[in-house]
Amino acid sequence: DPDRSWWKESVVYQIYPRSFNDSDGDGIGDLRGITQKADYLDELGIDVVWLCPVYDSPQEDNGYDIRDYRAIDPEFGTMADWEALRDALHDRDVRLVMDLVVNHTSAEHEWFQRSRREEAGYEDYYHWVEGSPDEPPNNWESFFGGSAWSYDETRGAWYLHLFHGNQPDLNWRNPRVRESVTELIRWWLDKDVDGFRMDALNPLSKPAGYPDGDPDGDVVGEEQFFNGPRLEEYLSEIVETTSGRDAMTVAEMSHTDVDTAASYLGDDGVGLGMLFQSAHMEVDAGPDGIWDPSGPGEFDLPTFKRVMDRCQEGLRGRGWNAVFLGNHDQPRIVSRFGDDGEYRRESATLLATFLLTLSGTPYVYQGDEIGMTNAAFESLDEIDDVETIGAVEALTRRDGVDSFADVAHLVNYWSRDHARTPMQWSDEAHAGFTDGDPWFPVNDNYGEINVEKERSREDSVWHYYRRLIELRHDTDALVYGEYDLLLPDHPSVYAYTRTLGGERLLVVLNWSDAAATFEPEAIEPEAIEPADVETLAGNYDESPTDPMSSAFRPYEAAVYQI
Ligand code: ISL
Repeated sequence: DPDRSWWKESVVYQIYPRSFNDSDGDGIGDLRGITQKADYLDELGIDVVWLCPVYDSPQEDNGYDIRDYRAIDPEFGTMADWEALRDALHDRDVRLVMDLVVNHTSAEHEWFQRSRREEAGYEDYYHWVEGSPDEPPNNWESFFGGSAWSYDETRGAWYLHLFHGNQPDLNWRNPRVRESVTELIRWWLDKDVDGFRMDALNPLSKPAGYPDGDPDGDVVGEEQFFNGPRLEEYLSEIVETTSGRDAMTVAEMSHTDVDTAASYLGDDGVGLGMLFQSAHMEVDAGPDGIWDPSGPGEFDLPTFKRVMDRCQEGLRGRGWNAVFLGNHDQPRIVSRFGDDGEYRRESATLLATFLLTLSGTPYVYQGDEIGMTNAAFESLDEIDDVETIGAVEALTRRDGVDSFADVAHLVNYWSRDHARTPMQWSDEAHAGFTDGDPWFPVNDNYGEINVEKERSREDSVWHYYRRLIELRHDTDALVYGEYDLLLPDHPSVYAYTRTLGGERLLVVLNWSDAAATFEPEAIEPEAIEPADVETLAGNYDESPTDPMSSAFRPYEAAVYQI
């Protein structure tokens, strides 16, 4: 069947190498550390590892600022270590997907160094605009706060950086830039990688003349540089380079509506395999985006369902989904969407049920399989994340913030550092992450929440993830079945069916800390026959055997065959 493919049937596990496992005691997670955990990954049952950037980098944005695409950063090890990791994964039938960051490079990349000196052939590798050093070329803002332009004294011109000042944007209008990217994609494919997660693809194409953006936009300029005039052409070139290589492609494309997303996906579109949309990452933002001082907003379940549905229903027959709830840029999922106190186990397993039974390839972020939680930050000195630091600086300039207390609610809600605390392996010093001093402090709760403890208990979050991953592998309807939402307006029950041919599954999630019932009329006209219901999974000892006439307990989740 041409519609089937290995990456649709896979569960992906995302590794943030810096925080995963340190093998040499320097406090920074590394490639050998990951290889040491290859059996761990295999036992969890995942199929693909997406490895966040491990390339040579000054690490100002933890590797998303690449200095050399063909070298491994010494902090993470050597190319031989990378090859050993690849082989250890492949030996276990786990595939390896690399992060491809080609919207920008590090300012220390040789291309930028040559470009700022206007060396022949490199003049137009980046977006340069001449003009007075007092006045940036337009009003675009960086995602990390402040103007998206910096003035370079060496060249005497402005350069564009949608992210940090040390992350200049590549000029994709220049065919030599695109050739360079094509070459490096081929180079990694020849090293036997199984695909790419492609960072920040939607802003690749900047409109000629760099027109001003709407000054009231969340990020000023976004309507100019997101999904820009030549984006489809650039994406096609990337797809062309990866095609015929059995590679998985997943593009990160925030701010892309479902119709635009569909146009980039599959054989009827540009041909990308799947893409990460981010609308559901903003349901709890303030009115003016995530760093709005009045935020964060409330998490409202019916709104969340509507937003999820835009991709779940909206891509039906038009493209394959990439399903995620958390990653290295987001708060911890149990703290954000569940309850990291009394119902931590129940809500973490409810979220696992959700993630692993939706339509699309699920992405599990490291640590979520043991229900890791947010940290608590008490001052800006505890923050490492460039986005948080930039956002607080912008708030200070604009909104007159003058103490941490004014922004503590935002930082403690949104900081990307929550997801970057080291992986909690055991109750030993530094959670068994390192023998040295960790680059970022381990969450205080590691004695309570760690892999060793989770694995020793059958009713743990970890074992639940393992079982649900196995269920997904064994159940075609969970992969290829049609998704239909039930009860769109129910304030606390999230329920849906997955149907493939004659097989039908029902997923019921009580997304609250109070008991709730699932009303059967929702599934008319075909009423469910209690006698035919079989429970496939549940996060309490015994799930209700008749979903229609039972109360679901706090954060109870169950999967039925009906
Ligand atoms: O648009 C956004 C902010 O409103 C983001 O979703 C943006 O697309 C996202 O931050 C891109 O993230 C990726 O690229 C960044 C890096 O810092 C992140 O860690 C990475 O996931 C720059 O390379």
